[in-house]
Amino acid sequence: MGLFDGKKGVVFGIANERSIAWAITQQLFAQGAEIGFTHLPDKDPERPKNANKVKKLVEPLGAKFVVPCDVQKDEDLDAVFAKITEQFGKIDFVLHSIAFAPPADLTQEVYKCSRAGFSLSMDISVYSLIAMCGRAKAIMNPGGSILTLTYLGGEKVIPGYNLMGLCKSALESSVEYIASEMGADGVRVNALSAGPVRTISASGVGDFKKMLTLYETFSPLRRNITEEEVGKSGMFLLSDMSGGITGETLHVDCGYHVMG
Ligand code: 0WD
Repeated sequence: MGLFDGKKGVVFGIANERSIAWAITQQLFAQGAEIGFTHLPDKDPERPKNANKVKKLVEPLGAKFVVPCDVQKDEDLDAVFAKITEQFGKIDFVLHSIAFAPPADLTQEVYKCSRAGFSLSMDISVYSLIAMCGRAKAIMNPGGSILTLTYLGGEKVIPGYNLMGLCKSALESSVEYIASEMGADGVRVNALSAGPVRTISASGVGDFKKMLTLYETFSPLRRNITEEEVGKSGMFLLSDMSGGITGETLHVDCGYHVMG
């Protein structure tokens, strides 16, 4: 008996085997979930690198579908939700594990970021959650759960996190507002605030290596989190085990957030 037997949902944000979404996906599959996936569209359809990377991971585990989706495009989101509805009818969970900021804007002081870079970052990293929730509302079963990924840099100033810190503040605020709105349907919305994990996105954050050392030295558990720990906590927040939790940002960071 798995926690997700009979449960269906969609995962946005696997780029490769290091992605946090992949760590959570493995736990969901282990608990019996039926899952559809999206990947960042490939620029050259003749060389579908993104599609192949995601398919290679999820198809052996029984993915129900793998489709492209650029979250900046309403038509892509509409097509994905049409696919979800056709495949599953109603769903029980949505995992949003997506963020992006142009390197030129992300690696500068916040006051130097461009208008275009700010809009793009907010669009991909924040509005995408709002857009998904709006589309998911009609097809979520009562008891359903929506989860996004955030970082402590949205609550406190973390050197090097810069523009993405602003995005994560807005994302966490979106989680609270949407949780209050969708709670009437019995749907929960939460954020998992992960400690640093080596992924492609993380490589764009300046001082990332310093972050790992900082957590190892100063977090209460004196180490960095493992991908498996993030995977299990993510699965927990998407499962009925977290039934009373909504509008929450849960820190999965070896306790680092309590340190002054
Ligand atoms: O230390 C870390 N890695 C932490 C990550 C600590 C705490 C939080 N997070 C967050 C990130 O900010 C993000 O919200 O976790 C989430 C997932 O990030 P990740 O697993 O670290 O990164 P990655 O494996 O790169 O997945 C993010 C993916 C993109 O990957 P690439 O590397 O290709 O940019 O987001 C997707 C894409 O697959 N993505 C998009 N998907 C659809 N449309 C778009 C887009 N426009 N842009 C990026």
